[in-house]
Amino acid sequence: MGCHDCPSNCHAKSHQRSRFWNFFRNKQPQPLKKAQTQGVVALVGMPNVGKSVLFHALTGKYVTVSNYPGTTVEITQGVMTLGENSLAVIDTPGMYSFLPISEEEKVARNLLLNQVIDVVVHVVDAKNLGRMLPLTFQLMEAGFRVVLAINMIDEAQQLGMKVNSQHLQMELGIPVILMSATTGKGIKELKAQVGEYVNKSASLSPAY
Ligand SMILES: Nc1nc2c(ncn2[C@@H]2O[C@H](COP(=O)(O)OP(=O)(O)OP(=O)(O)O)[C@@H](O)[C@H]2O)c(=O)[nH]1
Ligand SMILES: [Mg+2]
Repeated sequence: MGCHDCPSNCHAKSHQRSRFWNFFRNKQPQPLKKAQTQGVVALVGMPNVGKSVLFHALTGKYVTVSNYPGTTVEITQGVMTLGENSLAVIDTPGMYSFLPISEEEKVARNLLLNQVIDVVVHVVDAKNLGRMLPLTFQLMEAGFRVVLAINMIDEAQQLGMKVNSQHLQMELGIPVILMSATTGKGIKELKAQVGEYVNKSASLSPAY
């Protein structure tokens, strides 16, 4: 049984980060910006997997762009509506792992570890799953509620590749969505999954 099926309300527990991850956590959670939202969703993944296209599909046109404090790396934020609720969405710079090499990766990691994040959507390229799933494990190990968004499924299908999302979902114990940010396939399902995760968390109180 996957965590998301678990009847016991253990989200609070799973959200606590291990001592290993706390080692990297050098600041108290600091919101980038104040907004009246009921939760924060971070889009995370390697470069060029479609995070920004997905971000715009989720949030529409009203977005804010600001430099991450102390850096020249730009962070884009927007708001996604989910029924009566609205959630802040953060488009993070591409990262390969939690051991950063570039400034962008460092910002993405710091953002994840130092902000209050309710749900992480790990965006991966359906054509390169093997290369990308290790970061899924790292995100889960770090204690985030993760939804795996397998993007570019249109291209994978054109290449004759098949992804068994149900099997992956069972093995990983997290929601897995097959999607294409450019065609819109799977966006509705992704929003529903994010909403379910946010609703399962303690209560929808303002995150900021
Ligand atoms: N065919 C196809 N192309 C996609 C899809 N999603 C994104 N793309 C394309 O992939 C390229 C990269 O998309 P971005 O959204 O910029 O990727 P990103 O993850 O934000 O990249 P970084 O900001 O560099 O980390 C663009 O040319 C998109 O049009 C998809 O589902 N299908
Ligand atoms: Mg981008």
